[in-house]
Amino acid sequence: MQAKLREGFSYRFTDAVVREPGLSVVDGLREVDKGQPDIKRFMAEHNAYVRGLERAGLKVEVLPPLEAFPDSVFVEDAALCLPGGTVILSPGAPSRAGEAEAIATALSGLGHEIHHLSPGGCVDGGDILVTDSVILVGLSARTDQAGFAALKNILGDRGYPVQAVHTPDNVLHFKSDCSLLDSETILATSRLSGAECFAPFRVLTVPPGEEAAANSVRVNNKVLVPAGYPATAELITRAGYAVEVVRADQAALLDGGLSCMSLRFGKC
Ligand code: CIR
Repeated sequence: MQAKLREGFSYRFTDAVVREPGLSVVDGLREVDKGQPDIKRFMAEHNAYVRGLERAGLKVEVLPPLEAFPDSVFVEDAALCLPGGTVILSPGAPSRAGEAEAIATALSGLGHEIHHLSPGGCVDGGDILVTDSVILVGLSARTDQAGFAALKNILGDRGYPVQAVHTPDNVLHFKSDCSLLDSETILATSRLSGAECFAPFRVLTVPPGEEAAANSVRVNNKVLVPAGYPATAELITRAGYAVEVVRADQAALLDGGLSCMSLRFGKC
């Protein structure tokens, strides 16, 4: 893997990979029971999400459902796609470990150069915030020190600065609470906005009560923002970005957000 860190590589993409939710998605993991997902609505929201990615300029490859892995619609947790190569991650939830092999097969079939972590630790993609200047990795219930070390081993030698950061208690993933808006700007909840790792960045703080909107996703000239968080959509719009609102209520019942349902990357 050879890093090519051109400006904007962390939010300018040509392609995305998603996985269609299986019927088993209703059995997906969740920290708190907020109600059972509705499979028809899940499928409809997933379709609308794919259309949103396409409107942002991406060619989207839709992988077939994996019924054996209820959470496999959240493809972001099993791989990290970067210019020059893709790292297959090691999802921290035991029921999700097998997703790594499945995504490796799919991405290899799409021509990605595949790199594997040395075994022993775990890392979820939801804990990895890629910016143009540094890759922040949140240590969490799903990402441990050994996983971070294995990832740093692959990326550090190839020109990607990598930094371990703290994920707040009771937050599933680091990116549940933040997202990248551009090379200099991060969107974050108030519990994260003062984090030392954000010191070099301008931070837009999500209004109180709209914390779930911190998991938005910048794709080319658009920022996809989850439906139901108007104050955050307005904040981002006023800051000069083009917002597209996308409904992801069913994924949210399983602690999923907009970033975790796709792998986004640029084909040179
Ligand atoms: C899980 O607990 O693993 C899934 N139900 C949700 C994963 C969401 N992924 C993400 O935020 N990156």
